[in-house]
Amino acid sequence: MSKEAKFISIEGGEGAGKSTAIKTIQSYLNHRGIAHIVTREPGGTPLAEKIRSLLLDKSDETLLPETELLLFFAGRYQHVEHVIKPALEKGLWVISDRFVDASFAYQGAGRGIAESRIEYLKEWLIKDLSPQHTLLLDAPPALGLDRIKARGELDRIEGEKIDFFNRVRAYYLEKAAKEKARFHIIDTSASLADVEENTRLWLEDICGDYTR
Ligand code: Z5A
Repeated sequence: MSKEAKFISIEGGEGAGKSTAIKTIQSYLNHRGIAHIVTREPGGTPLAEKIRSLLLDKSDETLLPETELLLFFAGRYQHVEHVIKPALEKGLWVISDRFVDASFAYQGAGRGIAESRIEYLKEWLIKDLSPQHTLLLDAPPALGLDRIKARGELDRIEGEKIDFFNRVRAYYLEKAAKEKARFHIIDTSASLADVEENTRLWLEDICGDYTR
């Protein structure tokens, strides 16, 4: 990884405002002239985008939790090797809408898969690649779900029960409390203007007097 590069992940529950925050981040980085790419999981490469459809589209065949976990990691491995690592090598900043934390939150805390199994996949495939900064957008799941319901039909995972999303949220908050140096939490139950302002303040902090 080039010393100029930074790897940043954006996490949070459904409708917590990741896409909205990413627009603020992009416009801030463009304004500062910081070369970057924005990518996402599941997805980020043509093949991983096909895996995304398998994961999110509703189907008559039940997708088992273990299959789900393996599909997330299959897409992630493509994404890491073909997109994230090459971009970091070139000195670009990489902004990823979700990364490994999401597997611990959704497949671990949400579905109940043992953390040790997810840890095994992470150590095998992702090794020590980790975001330097993670922005956690936090809002009560009921609020996030209301926001995305207003947008249209829910996908396979969005259709889960509220308890599932409460476990996901609790995991993220616990993880952020344990890794304070990496995580920054923004309360996205606040107004759009406040969230935007807080996102800018966080960016100023992590970008500092960065120049290329
Ligand atoms: N998943 C997993 O299980 N395991 C994994 O390892 C990974 C992912 C990587 C797809 O992810 C699913 O995959 C996701 C986790 C799982 N589960 N589900 N369901 P995704 O990230 O693509 O999808 P998402 O979490 O459902 O994101 P989203 O629906 O795109 O929401 P968002 O990007 O966080 O929110 P938004 O689009 O910015 O905002 C939603 C709406 O609310 C929109 O109309 C905004 O204008 C509005 N909004 C946002 N902020 C505000 C505020 N502050 N006030 C008022 N209105 C607001």
